[in-house]
Amino acid sequence: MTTITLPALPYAYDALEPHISKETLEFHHDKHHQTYVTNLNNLIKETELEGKTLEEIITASAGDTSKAGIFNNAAQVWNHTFYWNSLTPNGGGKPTGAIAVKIDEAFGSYEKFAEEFANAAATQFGSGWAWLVADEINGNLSILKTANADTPLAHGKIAVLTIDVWEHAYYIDFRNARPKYIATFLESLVNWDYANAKLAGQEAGVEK
Ligand code: MN3
Repeated sequence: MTTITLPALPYAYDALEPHISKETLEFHHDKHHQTYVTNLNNLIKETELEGKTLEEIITASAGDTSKAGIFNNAAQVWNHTFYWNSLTPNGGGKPTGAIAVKIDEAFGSYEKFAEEFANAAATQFGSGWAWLVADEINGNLSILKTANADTPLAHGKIAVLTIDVWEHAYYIDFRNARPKYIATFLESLVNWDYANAKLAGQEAGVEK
């Protein structure tokens, strides 16, 4: 039976230095992300969800309190893979391409988007995520923050970009300074090529 596997990081462990250290990525990917994968495989073993795709497992368990453990681990596997792809060495700054146009349409300017995104990430109380998402129906961009493992898939939204604001994402490199981690993400790490690819995939599915 197929199991859920941990994808490799899309870059070397030291590729995001000096912003995010090799030590952070070793713990975050090899320990935290791996643990969600291991837990999920144990939880779905010999159930009707064994052999399903990660997206199918998330959709099937969202909102079902009897499957909260499955949802939390499945969503965290998905969220982390999305987060690794949202980061790139020498990234960040103003976007180019279609995402730049859509951000101006939705927020007025890149600066306004960056302010709203940073505010959502900073004010997510406790553990969670901040996202740039596209609406499944009309493709409009908006900012979403989710608590703990919660994910845009469970809310009819297409993820375009995310930042992990669980403390394990930044404590080694930034200690308690979450706002500094968020500013560094926006200035130096955002993978706008990935966001553009996600947007293009989403628009392909929207009826004009
Ligand atoms: Mn994390």
